[in-house]
Order: sequence, then structure tokens, then C-alpha cells
Amino acid sequence: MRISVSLMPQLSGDTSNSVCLVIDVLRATTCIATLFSRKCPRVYVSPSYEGARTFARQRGYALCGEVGGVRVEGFDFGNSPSEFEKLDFSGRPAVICTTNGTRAITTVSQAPYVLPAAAVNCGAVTEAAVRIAAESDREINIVCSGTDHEFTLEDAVVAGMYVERIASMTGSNLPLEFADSAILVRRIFQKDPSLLRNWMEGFHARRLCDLGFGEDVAYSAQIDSLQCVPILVTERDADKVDSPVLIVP
Ligand code: 3SL
Repeated sequence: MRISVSLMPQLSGDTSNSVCLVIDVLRATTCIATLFSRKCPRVYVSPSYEGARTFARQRGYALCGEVGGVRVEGFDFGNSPSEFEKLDFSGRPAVICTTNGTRAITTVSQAPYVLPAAAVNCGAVTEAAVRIAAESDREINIVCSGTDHEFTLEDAVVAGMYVERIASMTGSNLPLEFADSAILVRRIFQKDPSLLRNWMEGFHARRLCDLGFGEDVAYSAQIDSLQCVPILVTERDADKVDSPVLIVP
């Protein structure tokens, strides 16, 4: 099984045979995992703010999203996992549009499998990805979302944690082939496995703290605190999985 890492969504290349794990650990994919942990039945991701607004308002869904880290004017919620963690979304689907994370998901949406991935659900997502890739004879491509169209440290560190997990989970049972990109991020993670220490060297975590979202940064670093496995599906298959993510049409 081949494991590669795309340090930006634009570098994801041909994903037609890939199980894509999309990481925007600060904060979109952590939010998606948290929404499911708070009983949200479906999460819709939207590539545009207007599309999200119209879709959510027509259906009475929770409207979530940020620009520059802060809640979009007129939206119900921002993009804060520690806020979502305190709420109950039972029976209320959510629609979310963010600067990078939700766009990264839509960028690779043609891949046969797309799993939004974070640190909080690393174990559960790794297990599912390895199982799906083994059963369907596909490769795993870990896609980092970046921040404001640039490479971002926190996604790369978490990608390294995923590579490390995949390697330790499969052991010698499954032969793995690591692309250079996977070797690189794994080395970064192995050098210092403290997520917070790594993240706080980067621009985005510091910006979030400056904006008053330090609680989100700490929350997002709680490795394996959640068990959900969000997976991108079409409307037709949405009721067949536990944590369905859909693209706003
Ligand atoms: O860009 C995104 O998708 C967001 O996760 C960025 S922020 O953490 O909300 O600023």
C-alpha cells in the first residue's frame, strides 16, 4: 500500500485510486469530527459562503463558517470546535464553509474515498483508512489544507502523526511504500511528537491564540479523544454511514 502526503490540496495530483485523508486540524476537520460527536446527523461542506447560506437557510440547518478565523457575519456559528463541543446538534444538520478546510475537501471530492481527518480522531480514521485501502486495493493520500493558500505547519505535523500511525498499525502484515512526502512529515513528527509545541511555532496557531481561540488550539490537540470517522458521501448513500459529510450542491 502506497502512502503519500500532499502538502497543499493543489499538489494532490491524480486521486482516482486514492483514499484521501483531508487534514485541516486548525480547525475545520476538528470541527467536523466534533459536530458528529455532538450528534449532528450530517455535515454539509460548501465551497462558497453564499451557497452555504442559501442551502442552510432554506432547510433550517445550522450555518457555520469563518473568514480570517472569525464567524461570518449573519452565520449562526463560527468554526470553533470548543464551542461546538458544548452544544447538542441532535436532529440538526450543519452546513460549514471555511477558508481552506472545506475547500480542500471539495478539491479532492472526486476521489473514491474522502475522509476529513483530525488529531482528535486519528486512531479511528487511520483504522478505517487502512481497512478501506486494503480492501479496495487503493493508496492512501494524506492531503494538507494549508492556510490562506500557503503551506501550514500544523497540518504537516498531523500528517506525520497519521503516517506514523499507519506504519505502526499495519506492522509487518501489510507491505507499505512511503512516498518521499510521507517520509518527510513522519520525520518532522518523530523529531518532536508534541503537537502543541510544533503548532505554536507556526503562524496559524499563534494567530488563533491572538484572536482569542487558544481553547480551540488546545482542544484540537487532544489526540484520539473522539471515535467518529467522517466520510464524504452522496445524498443517496448518506443514510448508510454513521458520520456522513456531503457537498452542498
Ligand atoms: O481555513 C479553514 O478552513 C479554517 O479552519 C481556518 S480557521 O482556523 O477557522 O481560521
